Amino acid sequence: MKKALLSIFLLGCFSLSLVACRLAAPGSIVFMSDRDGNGEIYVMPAPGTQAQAGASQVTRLTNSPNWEDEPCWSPDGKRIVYRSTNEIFVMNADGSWQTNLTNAPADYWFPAWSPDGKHIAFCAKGDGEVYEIRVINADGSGMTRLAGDPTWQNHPAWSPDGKRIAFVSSRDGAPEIYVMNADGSQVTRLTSDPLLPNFDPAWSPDGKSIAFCTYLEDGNREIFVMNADGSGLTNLTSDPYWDMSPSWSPDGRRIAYARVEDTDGDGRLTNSDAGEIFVMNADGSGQMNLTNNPANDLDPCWGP
Ligand SMILES: [Ca+2]
Ligand SMILES: [Ca+2]
Ligand SMILES: [Ca+2]
Ligand SMILES: [Ca+2]
Repeated sequence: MKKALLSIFLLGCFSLSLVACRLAAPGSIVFMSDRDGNGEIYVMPAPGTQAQAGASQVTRLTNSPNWEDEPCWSPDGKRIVYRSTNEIFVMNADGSWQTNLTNAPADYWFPAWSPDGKHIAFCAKGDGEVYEIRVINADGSGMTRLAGDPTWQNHPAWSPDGKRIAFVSSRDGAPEIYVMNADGSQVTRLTSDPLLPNFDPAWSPDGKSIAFCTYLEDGNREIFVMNADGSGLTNLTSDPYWDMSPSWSPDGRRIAYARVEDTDGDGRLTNSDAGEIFVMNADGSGQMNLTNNPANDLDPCWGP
């Protein structure tokens, strides 16, 4: 009996210390930038954390002649999956041990780590120009095809419970947000305005909402949020800039995203304009520029 009580006591202490670690964890935003002349992965402390006292502490994690972008944290914050040219790579959070997971004659995009840390979903374009959602084990083994369709599928995003994957598909015409079970079954369409293509789905940590990017008819791009069943659409940005790639803070209170302004001054927004990493409250208020430099900063992912 004494032994059992002691174990319960020790277990309690262990849980408490885990909670303490969790509270003290600063949270980091990993992103891509070409500030050093080539696409690389960088990390910075999230705003409003203890670590931010050191201000813009940006650390470069990769240094390769290939183009690195689309980074995504492992759920334990120990590793980062990313794209290097057209392959999926993984590395430790300090940039060490960079490893090619795919090594295959296909093009890969948008890797996303499953909440249990075991799998990575991504988009693949294999033979015959078919874009599909695939899943591999975190060690690169066991590639499985999930959403195969002759049309374009992209940008998988795991629900926080790991049971579903939101993704983008043009199977009904324009790119819309869909959701499927994690085994690829039961595909359901969530958005439905054929004039407005939607991209970049991101689940809130409580699984109740999905933020995403909408391309408006005038070329503007906005971050919208909706309930996970597709209802309750709200525009969070409503500004003349490109607002893209939302990523929720682990506490669900804020959203990091990329904003592109007319930095080359030609009066329009194109891919030659440079982006910044912004953060806002989950209701769209308090928008703040975190990078503020002439280089292109894109693809934020907010980690633990
Ligand atoms: Ca590079
Ligand atoms: Ca906008
Ligand atoms: Ca421009
Ligand atoms: Ca910039």
